[in-house]
Amino acid sequence: MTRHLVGGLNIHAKDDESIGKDEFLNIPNLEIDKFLNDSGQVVTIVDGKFRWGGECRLEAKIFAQVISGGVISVFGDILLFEGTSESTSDLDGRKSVKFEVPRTTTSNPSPTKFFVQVDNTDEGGDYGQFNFTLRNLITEE
Ligand SMILES: [Ca+2]
Ligand SMILES: [Ca+2]
Ligand SMILES: [Ca+2]
Repeated sequence: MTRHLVGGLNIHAKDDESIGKDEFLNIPNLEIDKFLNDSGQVVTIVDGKFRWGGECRLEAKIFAQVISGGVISVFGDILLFEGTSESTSDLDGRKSVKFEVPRTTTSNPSPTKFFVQVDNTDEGGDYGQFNFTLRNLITEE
């Protein structure tokens, strides 16, 4: 049976500035809409680089896979770079993502929400916040 993973991702991030105003990145709704078979196929649901503030970049690689009982496992990594430009290779923070999206049914209609924050653990107060809202639907034959 094929599952349909559908919903969105909201990204909010801060570039902390010691002089002047902090700079923010806001991506209100990055659409996620993927079909997954139940043979364990791994599908990429987010693969993006998000640059802002002149010296910050978030890189997100997130995958999904159907596990037993039609549950969808979502997993991946988010990296935070901060340096002399938005293309810097100075990796200052990293966070793993792992959560499950149970089947969305009439008795369980609410979407699964998951929040993760990656902080600049090397210097400053930069961060990236990711808010997932996902439904795990059955596909009509
Ligand atoms: Ca800064
Ligand atoms: Ca800046
Ligand atoms: Ca840095």
